[in-house]
Amino acid sequence: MSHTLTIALSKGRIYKETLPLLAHAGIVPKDDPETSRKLILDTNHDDVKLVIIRASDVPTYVEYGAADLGVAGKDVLMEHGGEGLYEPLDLKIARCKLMVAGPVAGGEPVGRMKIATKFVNSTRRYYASLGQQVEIIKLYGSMELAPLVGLADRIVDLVDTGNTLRANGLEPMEHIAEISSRLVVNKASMKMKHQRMRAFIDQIAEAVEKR
Ligand code: PRT
Ligand code: MG
Repeated sequence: MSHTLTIALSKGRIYKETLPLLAHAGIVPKDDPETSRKLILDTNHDDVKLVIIRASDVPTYVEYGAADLGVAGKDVLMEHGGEGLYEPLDLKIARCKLMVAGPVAGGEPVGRMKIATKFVNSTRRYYASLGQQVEIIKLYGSMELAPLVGLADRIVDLVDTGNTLRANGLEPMEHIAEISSRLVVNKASMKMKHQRMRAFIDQIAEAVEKR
């Protein structure tokens, strides 16, 4: 089945925003991951499958060739690093910003600043680039809570509307990176299934242009 194309996607906003791009390439899933428990979705093409996984696992599946292609946020890709991936296309979906945030009118913490985040690598690189020594505290979610309970002085998190920060008495303070989702492809698949992959990537690129 070396002609099968396997595409890795995560549920939620990436899936929803990728669907119209796939449709432009003539690919329509036969199931809805929000209602189905299937992790492998058939499509209207026998040789195109979607695998539905955690957003942060997408680069791993593509790097190891378990999926030929995938869609992942730049935030996830910056954390993952990795050599086995090409990133040929900015899909311009699921846009947001990676930011430092802290309590409204919180002032400067004394001593070494504590930063809570799930984006440990990006945070380390950011403060290293500023030459600032900080203590990074790894969390897996609900970062906004950390400054409220004294776990950290600041957080590094994704911000879209800013509503989540505001609801928790926090405000954006420093901009680290603009984030959007990228198409990532496995390097070996790109060689072995070149025509198929190229055609697919070109169709997705056209769909991005037309939006
Ligand atoms: O939830 P899970 O742990 O499975 O994975 P995930 O949280 O990485 O997945 P998901 O589906 O929540 O996000 C997938 C991708 O969407 C991320 O990797 C980003 O590239 C992108 N994206 C775009 C966002 C947002 N916008 C976003 N606003 N991901 C998360 N958020 C969260 C943010 O973390 C914060 O909690 O929304 C909240 C802020 O939103 P506002 O509008 O209140 O500012
Ligand atoms: Mg989430």
